[in-house]
Amino acid sequence: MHYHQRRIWHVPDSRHTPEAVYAARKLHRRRFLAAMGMGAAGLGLSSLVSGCHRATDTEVLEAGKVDLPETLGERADDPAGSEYDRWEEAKDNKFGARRNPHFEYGRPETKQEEAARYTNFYEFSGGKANFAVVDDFEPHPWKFEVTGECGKPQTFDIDDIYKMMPFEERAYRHRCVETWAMCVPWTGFPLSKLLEKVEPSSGAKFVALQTFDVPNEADEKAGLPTFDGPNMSSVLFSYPWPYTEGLTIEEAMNDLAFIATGIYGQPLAKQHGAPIRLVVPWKYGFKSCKSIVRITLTKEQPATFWNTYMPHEYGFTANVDPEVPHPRWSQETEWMLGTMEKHPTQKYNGYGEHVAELYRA
Ligand SMILES: Nc1nc2c(c(=O)[nH]1)N[C@H]1C(S)=C(S)[C@@H](COP(=O)(O)O)O[C@H]1N2
Ligand SMILES: [Mo]
Repeated sequence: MHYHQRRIWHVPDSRHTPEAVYAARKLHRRRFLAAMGMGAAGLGLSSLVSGCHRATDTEVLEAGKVDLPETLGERADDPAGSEYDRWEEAKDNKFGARRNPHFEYGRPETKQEEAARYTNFYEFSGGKANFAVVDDFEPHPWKFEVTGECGKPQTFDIDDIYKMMPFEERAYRHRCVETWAMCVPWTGFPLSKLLEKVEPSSGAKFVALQTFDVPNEADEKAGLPTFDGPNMSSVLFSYPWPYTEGLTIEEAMNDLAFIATGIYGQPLAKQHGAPIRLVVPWKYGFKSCKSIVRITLTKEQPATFWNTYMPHEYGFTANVDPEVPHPRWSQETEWMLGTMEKHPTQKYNGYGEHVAELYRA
């Protein structure tokens, strides 16, 4: 893979970390390693630092695991209706959700630990081993607001969401812009069902989603030291935080646009964006904003994280398309987490029957 990621040694001296920070290196080692894309050191297993230990599957699953109240599966109602009643019970789904039969991977499911081992969550590190640096991130209790161009702006407590929403499980393909892909079952509900609760007004043309404020807040959540000035990770620090993403209102109301609170029948692992994230499988993965604290209905197209940082590389729409290469690599093929199996990339990630209509001129 011709994938090049900028690292702190590519940053001009003027943006480098002050020496005083390095002096406190022992204290800041986890942040330091996280910034180097070596988040695995955060597990506290010193062998990881030397690079000779590969975390076991159990360590990976344990590291990001979130325990939620026993009442998780006890919803007040089953509003999905009669068709829902005919769907099969999803295997071991803690939310008591059924699997939506209208979605199939068309490929083998990615193993849970392989998906959990290799994640993008830049608030925690620029590497993939985020499972190892999220241990002190507390995604519960959690509130998020849905606001902007709507009749009934509201703040939702995640525990209320667990009780009020019509949970289902969806087997979706996921395609990262970096060419890796996975097939995972999400538990959640269509984004449209959440937006309906706030009664969007006619002025609502876009939907902006936002993650908690970072990077200092991520450091705090991870129990790491924070700095007022540039910190260990000059590159991460120079990103346009907080992480934001956006959809048109038509995209957001499309049935495929999904809000996930679970994965593999479990509450979302921390590194997957606990406790609540977006999943838009026809778009490159970066659109699927994690750990949401705010959803805003807007009149204008909102500024978004990657599009602001590198507009020529990351478009606002970002639909999966094999014929449009990334400026630094081809998008013709993708490889699966865990197996490295290669597949040709599909237009709209294979979801054209659901979304192509949105883009007809
Ligand atoms: N807040 C936030 N959301 C994010 C990201 C991130 O770094 N921060 N990375 C995105 C990218 S690039 C991808 S591919 C998906 C990855 O989801 P996963 O790590 O759960 O597989 O999350 C997206 N959502
Ligand atoms: Mo991605």
